[in-house]
Amino acid sequence: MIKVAQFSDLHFSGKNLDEAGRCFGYGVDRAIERGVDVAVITGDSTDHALDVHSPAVGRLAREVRRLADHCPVLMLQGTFSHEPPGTLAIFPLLGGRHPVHVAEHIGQVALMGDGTWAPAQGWRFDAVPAGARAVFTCIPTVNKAAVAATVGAADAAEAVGRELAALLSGYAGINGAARAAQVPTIGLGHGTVTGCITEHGVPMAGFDHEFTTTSLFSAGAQAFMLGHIHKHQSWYDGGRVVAYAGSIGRFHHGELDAKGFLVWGVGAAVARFELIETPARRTVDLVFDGLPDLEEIAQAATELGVAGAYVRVRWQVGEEERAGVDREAIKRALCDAADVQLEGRVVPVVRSRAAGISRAASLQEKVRVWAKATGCTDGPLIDRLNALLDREPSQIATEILSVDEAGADADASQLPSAIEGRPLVAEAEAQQDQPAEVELF
Ligand SMILES: [Mn+2]
Repeated sequence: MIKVAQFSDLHFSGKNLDEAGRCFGYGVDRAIERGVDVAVITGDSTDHALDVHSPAVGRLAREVRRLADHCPVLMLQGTFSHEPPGTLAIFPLLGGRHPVHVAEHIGQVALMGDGTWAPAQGWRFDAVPAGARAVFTCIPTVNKAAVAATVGAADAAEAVGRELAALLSGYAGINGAARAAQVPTIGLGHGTVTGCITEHGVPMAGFDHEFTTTSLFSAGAQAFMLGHIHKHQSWYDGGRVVAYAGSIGRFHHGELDAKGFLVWGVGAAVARFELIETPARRTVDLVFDGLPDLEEIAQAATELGVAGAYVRVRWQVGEEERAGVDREAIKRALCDAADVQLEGRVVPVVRSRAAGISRAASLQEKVRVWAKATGCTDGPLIDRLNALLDREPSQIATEILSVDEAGADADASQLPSAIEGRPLVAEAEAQQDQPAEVELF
């Protein structure tokens, strides 16, 4: 049985320095305490291309060196945008007590009894190297551009999965031979397993992913240690285990699961792991359907204890309400938080089409269709429309004025009926306006 510490997705960068440094540093301490025999980092050691003089490079190198002073280390190439090819080349130069091996290409490497790394000459060993303590099968990030150059861009993603499945099953023979020779076999990969769940709870469906659990198990490795997906998860098949360690820290809002690294025990015919949690930062999400409620935010600040946490406040408002959000007041209410991220979404005003309005024969009919589509009462509108069509402006004005006069006499409770009030208008017409009308005509 060999004891392996698997770290993954460290994402060292200026922005992540605090989180990655604290969590990886903690992980290295625990791995050394537990006396692991070998340590692997399954990709994305860095978050993006970093300058050599950046503090993140110094911190990552120090931690890898601490590991290498304790045991042999293997680093796998991760996603190119996170870890540009060549990034890992400096780590074997650190000069710890044990060697650091970098796996940038598909292939096998044996950890020898004397703690050295012995890479296979081709894509696999022809025979199990004598004196091997464990055999590693390395599947770093596959260059889809290289595959696209051969099969065309449209088919590249699916072709990668097909080719990797064929490749992985090609390791079954040599891994079987290692097992028969009582040598533990370990697969290392960086990519997506079809059907896995992301750190945000999204299932990765489809056929354009690198791996399937079937293709991974077909390699015949006792343990398959994966990087790329930041949520820890695992699969089992007759004593073989495939697992994502998950990211070392909590780098994004909305990642609810525990963060950590895995300590594996791998024998020729057995594999198991334990998740060791890292002190990843706490994130708090406050979500509002409408305007963010300052009182609720203040209450959450006390009840949830936002001190030191990374808080995200999300809201969704209509265009007319957007000015009502006081960002500074929100920040003041959350002043104890380590970081506050404000994400407001403005919903544009949407005007619904009144279906069939163009086919309505009369203006009255159009008003009815519009009122139905917008949920308005059509009656008073039709009355006013009829008034516009049938009466002279002066007549309408006089009516409105007479209603106002009547309204002024009446008390406030009578006002609504005065406005709607046909009787009032009719009365006014009869009593006062008839002569004026006659004169006008
Ligand atoms: Mn990653």
